[in-house]
Amino acid sequence: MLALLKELGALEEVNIEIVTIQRLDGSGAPDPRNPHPDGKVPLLMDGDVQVWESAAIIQYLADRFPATGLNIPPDHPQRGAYLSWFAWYSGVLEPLLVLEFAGLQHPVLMNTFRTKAEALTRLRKALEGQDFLFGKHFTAADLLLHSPYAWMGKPGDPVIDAWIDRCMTRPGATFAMEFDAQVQV
Ligand SMILES: N[C@@H](CCC(=O)N[C@@H](CS)C(=O)NCC(=O)O)C(=O)O
Repeated sequence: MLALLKELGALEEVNIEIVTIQRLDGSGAPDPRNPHPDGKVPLLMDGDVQVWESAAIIQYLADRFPATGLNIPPDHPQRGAYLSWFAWYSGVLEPLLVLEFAGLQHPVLMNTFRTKAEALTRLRKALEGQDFLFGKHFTAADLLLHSPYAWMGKPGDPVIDAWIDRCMTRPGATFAMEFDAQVQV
């Protein structure tokens, strides 16, 4: 989220609250100060408006700061594809990565989410011959979709790896990495 705020030039307009979370290794604990309904991060409060889930927060903020051009606006012919990538992230890519991490396989899971190989083919086809999902132009969809690979490592596909490198050298990504390196929760 920090990367997005930096890209949007919105860092001055937000208060960043650092909270504790329960980690997979059993360390940490949900923070009683965290209003997230599941005790997770990230969470955005915009006045009384509460937005949770990375995909929703990123769309919400990118639409909130349209002058930066990180969003694809509602009347644009590519808006449908743009929204589809966000839904695909939450509904397909993130579950696939979690299932792989957990070492789980089942025909129903495969039928629902397909496979990691198919997901990578999907991404590769979208990226072939262009820098980002929507051509030369980095959007909030790139910011979200490359994000798991920023901490998991690249998948080893030349087209996808080069896109991840481009996303990770953006001013937002480098700012977020420097910030995270300084903050221990
Ligand atoms: N699908 C959620 C995942 C959120 C999530 O699981 N965040 C992790 C940190 S990366 C967390 O808060 N873990 C603590 C917990 O599950 O209690 C999103 O994209 O916002």
